[in-house]
Amino acid sequence: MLRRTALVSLLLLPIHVKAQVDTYECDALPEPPGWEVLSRVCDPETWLEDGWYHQRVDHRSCEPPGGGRESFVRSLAEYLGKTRFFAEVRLGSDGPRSEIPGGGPGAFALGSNGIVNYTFFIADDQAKLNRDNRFPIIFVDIEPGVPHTHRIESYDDDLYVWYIDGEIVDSGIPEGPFPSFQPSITWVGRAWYADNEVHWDYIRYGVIPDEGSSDFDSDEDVDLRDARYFAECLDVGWGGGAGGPGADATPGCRWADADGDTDVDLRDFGAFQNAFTGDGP
Ligand SMILES: [Ca+2]
Ligand SMILES: [Ca+2]
Ligand SMILES: [Ca+2]
Repeated sequence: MLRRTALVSLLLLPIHVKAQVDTYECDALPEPPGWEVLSRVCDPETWLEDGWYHQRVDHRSCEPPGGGRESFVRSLAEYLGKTRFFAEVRLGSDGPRSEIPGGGPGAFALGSNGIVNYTFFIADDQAKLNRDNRFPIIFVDIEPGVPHTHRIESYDDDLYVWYIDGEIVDSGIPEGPFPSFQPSITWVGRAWYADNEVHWDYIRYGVIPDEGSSDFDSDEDVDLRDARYFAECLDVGWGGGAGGPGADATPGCRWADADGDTDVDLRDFGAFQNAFTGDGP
């Protein structure tokens, strides 16, 4: 009888679901959290400051074309087969748009050994998306002097969408699903002819959470990790979007909009509190 009770108790324990989102918040050096150094060329100067990772890439020790460069890569293999995938990257750069043909100044890529790739190049006042040289390359003017939030969403082989600061700047039918064929995510600061500086606030990627779920990382709990991202979505001054009553939560915060009226406000916080489970056992 005792044994049966123990078995029933075991079966009733919640099953811990692994987080479906990875984040690098740029408040520590990128290497320990799992990023691999892909290149470090011509002595880039790097530092952490107030939650940002800075890369100063220049020509102190290299003659142009080609100067300082530092890049990191991480596998996305654990997300193979996911049919709703996002990557959201917030960065700024003082590099001119004339650096873009040289692969910089800031760039990040969802890459693979297959045909589906998304490579973004970010200058001070322009952003570029190259999916495939057979397709039109997309250029978007961006406000200079301030960082911007870039978000790419992939829905199986149905749809991809590129957002800048929550607004759609490109979308269409992809050549296939992503992640696929040995997928990875890469990011780089690079000088071609112009010395420049790139700064990164965060790099986040994973499964797009259910709208209104209060569960940022889709691990089927609502805990302090979700609360950290909920606080951003509620914050009227947050750079990645604007929170508060009546403000569009933008795609990165749809999960926090529990009542589905497009904003993230104190009503949604009430729902978040009610759903709060903590980390579980
Ligand atoms: Ca940060
Ligand atoms: Ca969660
Ligand atoms: Ca709401």
